[in-house]
Amino acid sequence: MGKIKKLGATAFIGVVVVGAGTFALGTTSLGATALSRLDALGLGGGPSHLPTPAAQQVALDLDGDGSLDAAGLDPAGPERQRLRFTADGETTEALLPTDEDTGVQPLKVVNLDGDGAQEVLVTTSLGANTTTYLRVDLAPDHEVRTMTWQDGKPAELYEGGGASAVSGYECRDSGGQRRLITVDGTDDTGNMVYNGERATFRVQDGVAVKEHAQPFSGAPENDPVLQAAPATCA
Ligand SMILES: [Ca+2]
Ligand SMILES: [Ca+2]
Repeated sequence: MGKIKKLGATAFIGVVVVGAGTFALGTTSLGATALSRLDALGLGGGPSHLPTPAAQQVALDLDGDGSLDAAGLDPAGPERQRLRFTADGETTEALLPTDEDTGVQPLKVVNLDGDGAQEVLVTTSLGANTTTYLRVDLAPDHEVRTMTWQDGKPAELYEGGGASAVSGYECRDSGGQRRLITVDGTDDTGNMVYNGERATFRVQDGVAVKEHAQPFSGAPENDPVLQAAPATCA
């Protein structure tokens, strides 16, 4: 059953693009915030309503004001996970895809656009060889925003690869500006040489805009064109 569902599911099940960069399932949880305030005051009813820690939680500066905010990630039913951002006393949340084998993985704090605000990478798929992430930040309107490509599709980042593929990403700073670099190569010959593309993006307003693409072919595993250091995006 699970396997069948997995085969039928795309990476973006349940996430519907209704406008540029807007996901139908992203919700502002003012109501939920108000409820938890009632709970905190002991007015929420029921047995003790102590806040439940998120399954995965990190402290980071979501709005770039120099003080730490919080991001939490919890399971939210089959193939969904709920990401919650709390900054300036306001909590917003969004549902993101996952699969049942992946579950809720640790959040990675990154800064892909090099501005003062940090964001997170959420693991949406944990394959045998390749991990898939979505980059999510707190937009100026306090909505939870998933980075897209220029065509509006969610921008998946990959890390890993087996014998037949190499994938990765890294960040490069130059002239005071940060660029996101992705590497995707596949080996169609079985000879451990890869064909693909190394691409450079500028991330602005939650959109990864491609600035440069460097195709490669016949690159051996240790070729610099295939190297990527994800830690540079912290
Ligand atoms: Ca902050
Ligand atoms: Ca940032």
